[in-house]
Amino acid sequence: MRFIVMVGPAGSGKSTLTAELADTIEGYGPSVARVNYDPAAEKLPYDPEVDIRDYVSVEEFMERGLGPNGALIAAVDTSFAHVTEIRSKIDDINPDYVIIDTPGQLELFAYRIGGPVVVRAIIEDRPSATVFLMDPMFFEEPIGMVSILTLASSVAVRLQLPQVNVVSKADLLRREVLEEIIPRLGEEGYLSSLVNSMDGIDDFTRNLALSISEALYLSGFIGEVLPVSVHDPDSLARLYAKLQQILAAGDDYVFYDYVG
Ligand SMILES: Nc1nc2c(ncn2[C@@H]2O[C@H](COP(=O)(O)OP(=O)(O)OP(=O)(O)O)[C@@H](O)[C@H]2O)c(=O)[nH]1
Ligand SMILES: [Mg+2]
Repeated sequence: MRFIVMVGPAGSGKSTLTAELADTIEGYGPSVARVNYDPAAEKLPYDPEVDIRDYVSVEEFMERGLGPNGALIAAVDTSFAHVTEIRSKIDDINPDYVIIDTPGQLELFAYRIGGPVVVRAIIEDRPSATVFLMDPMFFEEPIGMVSILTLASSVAVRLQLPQVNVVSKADLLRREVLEEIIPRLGEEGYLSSLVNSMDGIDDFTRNLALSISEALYLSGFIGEVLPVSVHDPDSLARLYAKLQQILAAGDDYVFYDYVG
């Protein structure tokens, strides 16, 4: 059994990609279980085999006086009490792949410990990878790219799993960004050169963005940034291939191409 954890900002396309990637994988033969880990999800584009809403309720926490964000965090934290049940349900299904769809409240996975703790408890030490989704709008300007890749790295240090960084909704990207910018992001000095070419930012911001860009490169974090559109079956197949490569290698997979 192999685990894929979908993480990304609100509306970045996690649930849609969960549905489409599951269908893609099943199209090649392996079985997939879809796990909804978003307690606040109202409508899902797939029928989850396992659903956190069966175990915890955001409304219950709101009735006790929490606001919607606090209630969501409390619901995910509380779900830890049900992790054994959730894990046995997945074990009973025993699929080849498990895709875990998470809430858009990214702080759960980027900053707080609750999200990573429940995910770790579910996957245990089985082969796992994170898919981090980045909206195309972040790739319209260099500061957006630095900002979203920094967030991506924050998720990587929190979850501590190999991570595929995906530009979601790639059908909405401008051709130049898709063909000329994204493929070069992993090259030495490329992101920094984009930051340097920006007009209208102050020296402090430019220096900060340059330092982050260099750190992202030197740590080997940027690597390959994969554009994926649910309207492009080839891009879904490429994502599946990348995940297979990572998940088959297990602990031996060298994801980060450390340069520094
Ligand atoms: N054009 C385009 N739209 C997409 C794609 N993937 C998702 N969307 C749209 O993006 C919107 C948000 O998708 P969701 O899958 O709900 O995103 P999410 O990350 O699960 O959102 P939250 O759970 O609210 O954080 C929906 O309107 C989708 O139809 C894509 O590849 N291309
Ligand atoms: Mg969703």
